[in-house]
Amino acid sequence: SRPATKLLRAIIMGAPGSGKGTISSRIVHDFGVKHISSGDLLRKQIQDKTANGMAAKRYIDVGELVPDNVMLTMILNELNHLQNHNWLLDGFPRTVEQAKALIRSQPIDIVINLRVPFEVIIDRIKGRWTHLPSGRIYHTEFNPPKKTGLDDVTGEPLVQRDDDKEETVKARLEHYRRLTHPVLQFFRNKGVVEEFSGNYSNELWPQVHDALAKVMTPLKYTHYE
Ligand code: G5P
Ligand code: MG
Repeated sequence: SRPATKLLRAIIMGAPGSGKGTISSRIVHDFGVKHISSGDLLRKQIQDKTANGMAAKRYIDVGELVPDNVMLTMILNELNHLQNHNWLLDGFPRTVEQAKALIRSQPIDIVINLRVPFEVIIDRIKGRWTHLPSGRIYHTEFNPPKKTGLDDVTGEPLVQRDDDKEETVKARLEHYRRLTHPVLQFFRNKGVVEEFSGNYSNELWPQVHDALAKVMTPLKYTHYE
């Protein structure tokens, strides 16, 4: 396993709805890394009605990408505060420009790529409910809240994301194909991409866990069948 002084710099990638948030929360639980989700950060800013949030909302609501300069400022600033932590990026980088800027300041150890079929993704997004302040994610069937419509931890109301409307999801998938897919090739050329394919997060998770356990020590060792 890695020397104690070497910090983990990981990225989780995959199409909208592929389970990045779901798998990330399990990684956080088992490995204690800091999770930075660009989408969660943006949605928090929108809720707080910050200038950045209001500017970003116009893009998010139509399924377009927020401009690179806005994202870079936001994420690199966030990473500055986490220099002594292991971290996992979710939703960033999403363009080759973002990836190039990121690796200028941070070497990346592993890119976890989740490959889930398109039809499966569409069904998932339809059933998703989110607790905006925390980013906790539920699904009407896969991961229902204890009480319908309410967050398990705070009891606050869950919402459906504004960008989960069918038309917007189509636009998001198209932007993923055109702009984000090339980011994978960029990292493949650096030899850091690990691929995970399947229809279910419960099927992908043990594989992701084992791959990570090769590069860092879990908080508590769990063997997944
Ligand atoms: P986000 O927030 O990064 P996306 O589109 O990349 O959004 P999303 O939709 O958050 O990704 P996810 O995190 O990959 O998907 O998936 P998830 O939430 O874990 O799972 C989806 C649903 O399926 C959940 O309800 C979950 O419970 C359920 N589920 C999981 N596993 C299973 C399973 O095995 N079975 C079943 N039945 N269900 C399951 O970005 C949003 C927007 O922000 C902007 C863009 O506008 C973007 O569109 N943005 C950026 N713009 C530019 N640059 C960046 N870097 C940007 N980052 C964000
Ligand atoms: Mg997500």
